[in-house]
Amino acid sequence: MVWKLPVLRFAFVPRIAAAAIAVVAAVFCSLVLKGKPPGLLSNPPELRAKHHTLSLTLRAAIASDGKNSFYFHGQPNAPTLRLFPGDQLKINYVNDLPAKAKESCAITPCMDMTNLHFHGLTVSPDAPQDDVLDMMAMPGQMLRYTAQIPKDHPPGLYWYHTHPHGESHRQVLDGMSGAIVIEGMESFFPPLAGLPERVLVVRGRSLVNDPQSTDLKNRVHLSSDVCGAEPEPPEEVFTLNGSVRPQIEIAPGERQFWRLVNASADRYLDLQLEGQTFEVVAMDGMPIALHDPNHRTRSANHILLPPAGRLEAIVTGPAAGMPRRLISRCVDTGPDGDPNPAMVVADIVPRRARSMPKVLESSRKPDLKALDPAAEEKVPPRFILTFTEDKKGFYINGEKFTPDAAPMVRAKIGTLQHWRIVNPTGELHPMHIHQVHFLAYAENDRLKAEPMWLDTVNVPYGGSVDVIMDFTDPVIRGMSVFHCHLLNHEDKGMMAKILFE
Ligand SMILES: [Cu+2]
Repeated sequence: MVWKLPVLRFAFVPRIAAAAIAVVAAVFCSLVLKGKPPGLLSNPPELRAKHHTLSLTLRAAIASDGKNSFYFHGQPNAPTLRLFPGDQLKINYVNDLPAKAKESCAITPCMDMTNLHFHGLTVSPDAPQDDVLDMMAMPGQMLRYTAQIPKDHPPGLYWYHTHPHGESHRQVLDGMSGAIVIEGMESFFPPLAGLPERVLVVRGRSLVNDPQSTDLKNRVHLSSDVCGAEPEPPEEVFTLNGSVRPQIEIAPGERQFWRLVNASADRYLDLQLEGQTFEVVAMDGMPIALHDPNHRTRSANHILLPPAGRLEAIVTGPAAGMPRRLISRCVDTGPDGDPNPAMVVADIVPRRARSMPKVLESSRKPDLKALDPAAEEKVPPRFILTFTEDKKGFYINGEKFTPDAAPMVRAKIGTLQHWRIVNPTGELHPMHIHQVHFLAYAENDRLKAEPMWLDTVNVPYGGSVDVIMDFTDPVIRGMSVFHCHLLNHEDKGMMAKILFE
């Protein structure tokens, strides 16, 4: 914009003062008029692979609020990592957390050890790739990761977070997480090309010992409705890309592609955009069109996302003059569950003429294998995984995880396997297996109307889920884990090893 400074015409204004006024005006212009108004949501910073490699240094350190944080380029802001199938991800991960931890962990005290897990990526579970068992950095140490994204990796939204057994809950609740995008979703659903794209990282913010907790609760309209029998008061509010209840700009009738990860440590999202529906393109990174080319999207009024779950969907801007909100509905987590009340996640506001990143069209469509799980669905389960808990801890098939445990189960590479996950406890548990997607096709012994390929599935309390594990990928070889993704439960033992051989 042009600023007229008539004052400069007067000879008695010293040149130095005129220069100062001009500088102040320019700074005012750039900060206030061109800058983003406070409260408006923007995407996290992003990094793209160059020459088929994405290299970065990520630091674990304490942020100014005293919480554990990922630092990139000196800022406590985890970047979105964007790669194509066939690319290489190289991360030097430096543990600059204090040797003497100031926070508490599920298994106290925290030792401030840390590592990385690339949630959902089909990469090797062996070092230096997605290995959470042998790769661990104590304060002052560094880990060097090199993960090779297979050429036939499905496109979609994935995420990275820390995974030290006993300290995962603390670190992920503090916000040690970021998004990963494997490019090419539009090759499975071409109408995506050119749509404005948002990357949305939902985390939990603890209200415990927070002097602002009353303000925060009011701000998100935290519901006092009891939707389960959970006795405790709410302990967390959701944040979106680090902000409590930001504003999301979308013009009336505009279609945007939202890629959202539930990066909270242990809270469920039941997402709803008031008055609108989600046109779901992918769940847990897996394009629906990949396995169901005849029904490339699904329409839903609301979507339950367990911790670690991802939703990729087209949303349409509400009509002008309609105040709309992105909310999370109340989730009944069971009589022994944690409170998961309804709250406002963000407000939807009309978009002004601000540019947004767009879904780019790529020429590469990975040649993905077709799977036929139908025969395996009819055989009895080859493995039954039962979650239990008592006052002393959390268990899978009666066993509490220890780092030196033998594998609980072995999987033959090249097979599809029917597993049943049983939850006789009084609360929900989301089951996640590293590196593998599975088809969740039955719940409580009933076939699902819309089976989904997932890497994290909610298991109802007093119920069960039947899945077909995809162990066909040859890069998934070695020792790995499966666990409850309520990370407090994982820290307290609800994890076990699997050997892919
Ligand atoms: Cu659990």
